[in-house]
Amino acid sequence: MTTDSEVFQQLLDTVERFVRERLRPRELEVAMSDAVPADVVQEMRDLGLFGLAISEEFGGLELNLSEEVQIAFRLGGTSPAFRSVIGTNNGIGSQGIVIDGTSEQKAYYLPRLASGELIGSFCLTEPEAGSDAGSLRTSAKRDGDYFLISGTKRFITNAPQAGVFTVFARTDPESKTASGVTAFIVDAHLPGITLGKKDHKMGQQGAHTCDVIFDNVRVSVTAIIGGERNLGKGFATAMKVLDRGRLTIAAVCVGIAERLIADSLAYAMERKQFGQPIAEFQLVQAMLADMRTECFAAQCMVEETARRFDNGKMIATEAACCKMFASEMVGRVADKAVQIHGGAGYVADYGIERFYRDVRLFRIYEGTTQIQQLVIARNMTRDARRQSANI
Ligand code: COS
Repeated sequence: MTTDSEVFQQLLDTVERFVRERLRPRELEVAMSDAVPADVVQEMRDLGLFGLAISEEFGGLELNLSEEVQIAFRLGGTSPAFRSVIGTNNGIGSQGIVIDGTSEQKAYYLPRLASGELIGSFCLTEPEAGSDAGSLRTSAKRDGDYFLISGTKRFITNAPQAGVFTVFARTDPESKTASGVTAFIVDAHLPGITLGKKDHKMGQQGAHTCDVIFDNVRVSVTAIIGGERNLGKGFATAMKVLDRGRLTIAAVCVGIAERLIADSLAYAMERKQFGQPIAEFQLVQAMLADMRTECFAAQCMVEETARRFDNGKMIATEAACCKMFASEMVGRVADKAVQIHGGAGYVADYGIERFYRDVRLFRIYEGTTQIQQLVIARNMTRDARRQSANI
């Protein structure tokens, strides 16, 4: 897929049409019913949307990151609950296996994740371990060729639908930090796994999260992502998965900002006050111009970071910059969209207030803005120390 630009352009056109004709008309229905309809999920499967980032060998579309962010820009043109359906299979729910899995793990799980037959979820966060993910308490105690996993994971996206979990658990009971954490692939139907009730969220109705509780869940050593040589190395897997995930979230933020800008511009050109469209007023123009500028900046950041990744560069710092800037940007854009729409922005009919609530999550999940700041600054000081050591 990576070289055939004509085929890729067709895919982009198809996704754009799908968003415009099939998803946007059903935004309200999804918000009201708190569910993405089964026929829409099936259409997503038919379009191959569950396997964007999985190689063709395993039935995916094998997009590179530059291509994947273009898809995310377009999927951002509608309620984020739709993208969330495919979000974990393309991101945190599959990438642990894609990046660090053994060939057996890839062959077993990836085809079903790519087809959407199986939903993957990422179990890192716990009641007492959110931003400080390295302090997680879920334990995996060795029992011969098996491990017994016990602990509670919180706010797990797509857990109610999941068939497989990537679970981070402490295999070294002596360690209290990121070292001694191992990543496991765990079948969601194993005895000892229960789900909490669905979280009642501020926004993104139709996208579901809940607790996942593990009570002495028995898994083989072959469930360690990457095999036994990766015992105790699961935290690095989590961080690599999140680097990629953070860039994709940033791309979705750009897509949603584009949608809000388009809606705000259309409204401002049609809505008349003082005898003329409000788009003619300079104070409204200033808001529109700020929205366009910030969104363009985020788009450029995302595209450049994806390009660097595709050229084999480490992108931990840039992905954190993108996640922080784009998620804060879309928050400001959504706020201005409400302002431009005035009363119509505050009532539910226009959907603007829904986006305003939906986008609030982007500054929190897959690492808060404050965690992105910490990652960026830590990497800056680390690089500076390395540079001065070389001189
Ligand atoms: N790629 C590869 N490896 C990485 C990495 C990356 N981007 N970032 C860190 N690592 C490795 C480190 O090299 C280190 O390995 P060694 O011990 O072998 O050197 C290990 O992971 C631990 O890293 P670090 O010391 O930086 O861990 P900390 O506990 O200090 O935590 C933060 C770092 C705060 C950045 C991390 O806990 C984090 O990202 N928290 C937010 C979690 C999050 O996003 N949660 C959202 C839930 S998922 S939807």
